[in-house]
Amino acid sequence: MARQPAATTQPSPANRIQRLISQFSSLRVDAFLVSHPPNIRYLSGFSGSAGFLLIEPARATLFTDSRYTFQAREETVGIRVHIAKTGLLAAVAAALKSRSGRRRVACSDTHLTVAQKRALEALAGKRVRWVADANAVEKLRAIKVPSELSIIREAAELISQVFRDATKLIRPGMSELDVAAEIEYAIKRRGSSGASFETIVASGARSAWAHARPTSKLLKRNELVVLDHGAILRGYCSDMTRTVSLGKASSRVRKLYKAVLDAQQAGKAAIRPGALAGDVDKAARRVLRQAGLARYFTHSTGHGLGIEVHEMPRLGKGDGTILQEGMVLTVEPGVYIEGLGGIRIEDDVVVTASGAQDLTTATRDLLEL
Ligand SMILES: [Mn+2]
Repeated sequence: MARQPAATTQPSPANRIQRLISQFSSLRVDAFLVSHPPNIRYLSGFSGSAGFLLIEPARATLFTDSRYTFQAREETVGIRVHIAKTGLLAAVAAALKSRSGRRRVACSDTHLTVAQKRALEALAGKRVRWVADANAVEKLRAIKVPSELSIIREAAELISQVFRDATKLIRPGMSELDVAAEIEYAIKRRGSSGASFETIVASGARSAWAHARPTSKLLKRNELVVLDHGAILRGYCSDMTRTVSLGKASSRVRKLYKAVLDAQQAGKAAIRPGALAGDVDKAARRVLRQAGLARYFTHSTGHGLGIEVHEMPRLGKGDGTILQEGMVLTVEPGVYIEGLGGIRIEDDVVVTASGAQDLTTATRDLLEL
């Protein structure tokens, strides 16, 4: 009788392994070695930081170490748990070596280190042929099922509420680090297990650094402040950016803000099943180009979001990935002007049957605090 996974784990991965196995013939593999922890979590429910998941048509085996004995049993259903005594790679290789015949085994050329790959080759012997995994698990993860969507929707609402909280306490004289600390405290107090990435609070000229880390710099009147934050809820991430003005914004800042918001709207409007990821980027970029701001938009328009804060697909220039219903994406154009500062507006959206629906709900109006 199968045990129910603990309430704190992600939705049941019951048929995800079967879906991967059904691709073995087209991938031309006999087995699949999963090494990237988010992929292991997706397929098995196991959320520990050390492990390998070996998927074979007849069985799935999680190799981990004795720190995770109880957790692995609690979090997984229908998966053999092998607690390795003398090294994970040796245990994986020994299992592969014990099978008869020649075998093609998929592994990640992105996540496995050169040292791990060499060790596997040496330990598993010549009967195992290692082949690239074609990101098969990442591709499965890109399409969310309703139970995953409802968690991401909750994580998005949580960060929207954290932003509303933050707008009530931000004032000149606080440091960027003060604001970041308040945001991360609120994230946890609202039930998240933590921030999905290090919270970005960047003020004044520093807001032009698209990925600034918060510093002890004090917020001043008439500065822009970029807040980029996200929360992890039951293993799924949200990611939202808002830009606020301390005091009344200049007419130049208002104009820039409107251009970025229009670009974001255009990007969202380009999302629908069948559209290409690059089309979304093109639509957002066109608006900024028409406003004479193309050179200030220095990154891609967005990315997939789920167990990881950046996952497939990438909404970059010319990306040919076909968007599908159930994908969760960020749409986050921005402009970054040296000396003046930066403006970015980022929402999480889900691809629906006919377009895109916002998951993050905080206002996109320019707030003057
Ligand atoms: Mn993002």
